[in-house]
Amino acid sequence: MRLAALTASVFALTLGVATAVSAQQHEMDHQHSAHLTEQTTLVVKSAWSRELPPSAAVGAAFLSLSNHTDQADRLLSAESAIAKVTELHAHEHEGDVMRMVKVDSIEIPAHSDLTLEPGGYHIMLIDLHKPLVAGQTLPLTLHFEHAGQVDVTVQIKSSDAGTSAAAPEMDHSQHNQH
Ligand SMILES: [Cu+2]
Repeated sequence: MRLAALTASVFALTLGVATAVSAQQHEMDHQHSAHLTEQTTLVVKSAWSRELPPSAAVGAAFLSLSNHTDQADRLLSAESAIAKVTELHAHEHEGDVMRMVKVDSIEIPAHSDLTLEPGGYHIMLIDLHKPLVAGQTLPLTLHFEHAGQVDVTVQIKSSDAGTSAAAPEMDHSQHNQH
């Protein structure tokens, strides 16, 4: 019984501290409310793919994920009008060889960033209906466990534009259209 009473008083003490902290936090939140609103979601950025010869049947899409929420989220699946089948893939070492493996989901831990990039996680576009042409875009729909459906526009970069996913907007291949 004494232990139960002690536990109860420790709990009460903890609650008291938590209330004080949350009151203080609330004041801070109020000052930065606009900023916090956009920081409490899962953000998808810099979605890109690489141009391929018209004969290519399979392409890949890469992007950056930022989970600003307090819980881990998982990318469960993706689909695109440009491909018959869309799969989530990872690369794994098999001896000295890297090979692609299909994965059921890709986890983004709470308050973490995850980049899908060449040699790592990627979204495989299988049985392409149209060629991937530099300067064009392709539609991609992502399904997350918590964030739900997120539609993104994937920029197709020229194959000699490097592999940096940081600034697809800087791709100058679009000047070719003039
Ligand atoms: Cu793959």
